[in-house]
Amino acid sequence: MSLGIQKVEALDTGHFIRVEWEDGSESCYPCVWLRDNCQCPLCFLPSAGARRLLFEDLDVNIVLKEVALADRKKISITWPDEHASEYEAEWLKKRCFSEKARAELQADLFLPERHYWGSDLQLPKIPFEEILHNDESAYKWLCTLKKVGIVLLTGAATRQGELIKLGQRIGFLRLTFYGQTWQVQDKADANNVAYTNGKLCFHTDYPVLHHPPGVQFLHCIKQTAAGGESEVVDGFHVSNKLKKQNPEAYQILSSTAVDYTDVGVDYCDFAVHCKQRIIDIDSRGQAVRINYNNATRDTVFDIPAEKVRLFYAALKEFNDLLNSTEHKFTYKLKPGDIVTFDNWRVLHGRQSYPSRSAVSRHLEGAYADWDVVMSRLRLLRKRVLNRD
Ligand code: OGA
Ligand code: NM2
Ligand code: ZN
Ligand code: ZN
Repeated sequence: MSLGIQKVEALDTGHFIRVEWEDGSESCYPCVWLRDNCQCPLCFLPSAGARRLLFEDLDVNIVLKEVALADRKKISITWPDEHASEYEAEWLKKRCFSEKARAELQADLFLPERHYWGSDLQLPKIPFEEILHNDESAYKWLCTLKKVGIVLLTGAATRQGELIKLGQRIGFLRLTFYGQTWQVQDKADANNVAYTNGKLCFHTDYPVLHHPPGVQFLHCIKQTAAGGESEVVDGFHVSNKLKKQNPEAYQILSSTAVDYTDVGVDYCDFAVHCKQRIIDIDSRGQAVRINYNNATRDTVFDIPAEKVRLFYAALKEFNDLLNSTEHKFTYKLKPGDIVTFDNWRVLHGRQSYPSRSAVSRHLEGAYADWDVVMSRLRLLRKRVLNRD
């Protein structure tokens, strides 16, 4: 059962209300916010879960006329124009403005918890069939993907099309200029360095897009006997290390806009240009996205010449940390494996492998957006934990 309300009163000449809960705790709500969020059918469209009230019609200086406790589960407010609003106790409690309540609700919505790792990574593994058919397994997959940044799905068929199923499981895949899914193979006249037999140093995919794909899937269909090993590193963990070790380098990489370019033909023809900071940080200075692919970093570099050397030195330091044995984790994909990882956080690479006339190594790849993945995660959580 949810907590009831003991008492409600107007404060600050009607600009706030104060709610006293049955357990003695209290919450304050600004009246402008209450009026804005009136849940009556004129102000709110329940079938869309969205506000009907136009901002033009909101008086931002509004004060209440009357507030009353309808019963312990509901309060009612009358506004100066006689409009009447009701608010349920549970609805109010969830939206409490205290710092603690806000932090808890935000954590519940966005799951910001991170488990950092290095070479000690215990690569999480779940059978592919389980996540397709069992909601609890699918929920566990997505929670781990969010928290750790990487999960290996095992036992998929060794043919193309398994990632389409994965896309259907979450909702839909992210289409890019390389197609809905794309084939990583050694190709003649490759339109991307990934489509050669060469080594790929640590990178995130597609920093040339202003909104790079949040999640990446790589399905191993065929694996070469020699070479082709995979490497991953926790970009957020390494960013924290760089910040401690060399704050100036961190400052440079988190503030310099780097040009990226990708021009060619695949799904259709393309000429993509973009500027990205290699370490993207939020307002608190925490790394939220790594945008680094050395192959597509442009020859064009839009900074003053005298700042170029310092930039390269900073990037070298970051790149060295990524490659340190303490931080990187090496493994080799087997046919039927699908590695799923956070492309905003985890950098990946591969060892080179011998060039052959016949295809000796074949991965099918695809992307998804974090919005789609988080949406599925929340829906699975609701079903699995029987919430809301
Ligand atoms: C890629 C990539 C990894 C691999 O295609 O972008 O990183 O193991 N491939 O081939
Ligand atoms: N591929 C694998 O940033 C990149 O170009 C990454 C993308 C070709 C779809 C490679
Ligand atoms: Zn209303
Ligand atoms: Zn890649």
